[in-house]
Amino acid sequence: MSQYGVPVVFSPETRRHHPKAEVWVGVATAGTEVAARVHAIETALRDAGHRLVAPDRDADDLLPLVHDEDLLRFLRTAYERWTEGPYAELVGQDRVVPYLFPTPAMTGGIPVRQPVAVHADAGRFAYDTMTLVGPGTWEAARAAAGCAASAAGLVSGGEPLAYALCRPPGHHATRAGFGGSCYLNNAAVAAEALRRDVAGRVGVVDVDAHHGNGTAAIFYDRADVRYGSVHVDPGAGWFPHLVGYAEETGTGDGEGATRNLPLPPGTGDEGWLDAVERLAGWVGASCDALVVSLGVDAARDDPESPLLVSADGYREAGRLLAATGLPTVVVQEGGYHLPTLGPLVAAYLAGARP
Ligand code: SP5
Ligand code: ZN
Repeated sequence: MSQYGVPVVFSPETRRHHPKAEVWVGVATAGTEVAARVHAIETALRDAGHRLVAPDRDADDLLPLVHDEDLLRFLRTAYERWTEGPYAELVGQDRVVPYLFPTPAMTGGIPVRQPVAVHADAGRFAYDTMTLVGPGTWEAARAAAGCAASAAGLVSGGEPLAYALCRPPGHHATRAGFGGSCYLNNAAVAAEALRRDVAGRVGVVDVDAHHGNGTAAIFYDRADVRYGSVHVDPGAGWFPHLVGYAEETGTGDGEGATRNLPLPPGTGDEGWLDAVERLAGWVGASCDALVVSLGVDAARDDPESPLLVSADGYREAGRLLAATGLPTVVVQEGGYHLPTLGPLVAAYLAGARP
């Protein structure tokens, strides 16, 4: 069995982030992106005979290619700034939560200052109220990015396929902002690493149930990284609501290098695999290396999406993307049903392994 094993890059540091709550429509609901996800995946992949390896590098050199320095500084320092404030005693809040958002609706075109209060500063970077920053958030997010960079290193060193057990996930993190349970964009880190170390064009195929608006935006004007995504139609009322539509095809040099395939709620294996096959054909014909944003929240049992994909569907998606023949880094994104999370990831890798 182990001769088939895929290298699984894993760091215990990724467990240090505890979302505690997601503030959704003003209510603190139970956090879904929990540390137990890591254990569920790790256990299933170990049982399936894959090889767990520690990251052999960090992503500190790659993160400035993906994110603005202001966002990186905010994420690195926000929790400490929060603990220096009165929030715990005043209202019992021990996580960084945005309070107002400096959109044009507020500023009306007047040049704005940088707020001193961290609860006001948070809205410059957090674009939703669900993605809180706590004591180990930066350390976990930084470790996840290191897992992505290390998996890319394995692939540029000759492994045909490597999997990064990234957590927290990354595909909703934009160049300048965070949200959707994501802080640092691990898939974009892997894509930049492959761009640097494997010459040519990189494809990112995102099979998470949600559109990866962060990855899409980071590469929207670039021809050297293609982004293709299959996801539940944001026009049917699903996160990220504002983007992820089929009409978005890239801009400038990146015109034609973005491809969105939104699906109606209730879509199962057939419609989903048809879209995966189209994306695989697209990147297979035009790219030299591949990053897969593997969210398993498109699965039937997942509480966060209305798609109805089976474990066999994920296995077939692995086979379809492996058939591109491209050296591939698989990066973990979403997936929230703890009992099936591990087996779904294992099913994907069973289909994808060389
Ligand atoms: C990486 C990823 O899959 N992020 C998903 C972000 C979408 N979250 C939207 C949440 C909408 C409200 N959910 C209520 C759950 C109550 N805890
Ligand atoms: Zn998702």
